[in-house]
Amino acid sequence: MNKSRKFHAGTVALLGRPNVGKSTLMNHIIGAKVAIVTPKPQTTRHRILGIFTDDERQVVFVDTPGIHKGSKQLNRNMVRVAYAAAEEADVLVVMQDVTKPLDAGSRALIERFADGRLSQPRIHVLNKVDKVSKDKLLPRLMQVQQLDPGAMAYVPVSARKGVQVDALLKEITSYLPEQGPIYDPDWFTDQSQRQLAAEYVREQVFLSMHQEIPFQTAVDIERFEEVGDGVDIDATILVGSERHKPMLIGKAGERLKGVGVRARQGLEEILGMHVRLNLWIKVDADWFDHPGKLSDLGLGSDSQ
Ligand SMILES: Nc1nc2c(ncn2[C@@H]2O[C@H](COP(=O)(O)OP(=O)(O)OP(=O)(O)O)[C@@H](O)[C@H]2O)c(=O)[nH]1
Ligand SMILES: [Mg+2]
Repeated sequence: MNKSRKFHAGTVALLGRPNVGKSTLMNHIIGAKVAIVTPKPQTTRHRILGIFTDDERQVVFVDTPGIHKGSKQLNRNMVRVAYAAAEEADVLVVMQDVTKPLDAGSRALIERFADGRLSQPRIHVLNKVDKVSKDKLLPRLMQVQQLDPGAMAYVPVSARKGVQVDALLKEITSYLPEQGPIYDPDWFTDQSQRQLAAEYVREQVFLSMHQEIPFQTAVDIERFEEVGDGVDIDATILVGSERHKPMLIGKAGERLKGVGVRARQGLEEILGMHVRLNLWIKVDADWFDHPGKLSDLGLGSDSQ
């Protein structure tokens, strides 16, 4: 720890509509795939900590599920988890995707954070600037300033390319309380290896399936056992309908095999050990609307 400068530490909730790039930003800052990322909305389903520590600060990012409307219990729980994270954080980062118009839902979300119910400093992040020209960005910045004039800053970034991310980190740090680290400086996430395994498998399912299928898919780790120089993992993929099962398996089992190979490669990288991954599929028509099953999967409304 640098003795000449004061240390700052605190929590930062990453908030926004689905698919704006919250998890991408957190992963970029942490330098590891702590939270899975896909082009599909509603990828993140629970609260995930990404801990960044250097000589001057510890920034504890709280990645949250995208705030959206949805009728199932899973959707309601996801939104509740996001708002609960906002209430507890020291700083709120409210993200949006500048490649998409600021629609009614996005405006309502900004207004909700601007309405004074939550008093923590807010920073608006306008993400994906690598995809828009400057002349499009300026009017957008002004629009957001008008919707929330009380925010501390409005920062255009590209989470994917790392543009302006250091400036954002500096801005965030300036609002963190002066205190020592909250977590062990060697930690970079609160997720267990078992949770990472479930998420890495789910990421590959999301990337290889289309339409409504991913949203009705969950992954349950039945066995996670360290053996010799590696780990044996048995994972069950829950699908919402009998008809999804052959689609996930694919012709001659090719799709499921691909899911397994890519998830295993990603896991070997982040866990730093040899992984043997066995995948099973189970049909469960209502896991996403069943409070008990959601809790068992770590997706209850009060899941941490
Ligand atoms: N071009 C571009 N794409 C980005 C950027 N940041 C994120 N993306 C892409 O946007 C998509 C969504 O990214 P995520 O990080 O999963 O978004 P999220 O906000 O966590 O989404 P949910 O978990 O569903 O709420 C992915 O395809 C990312 O690669 C960026 O700066 N530029
Ligand atoms: Mg996410």
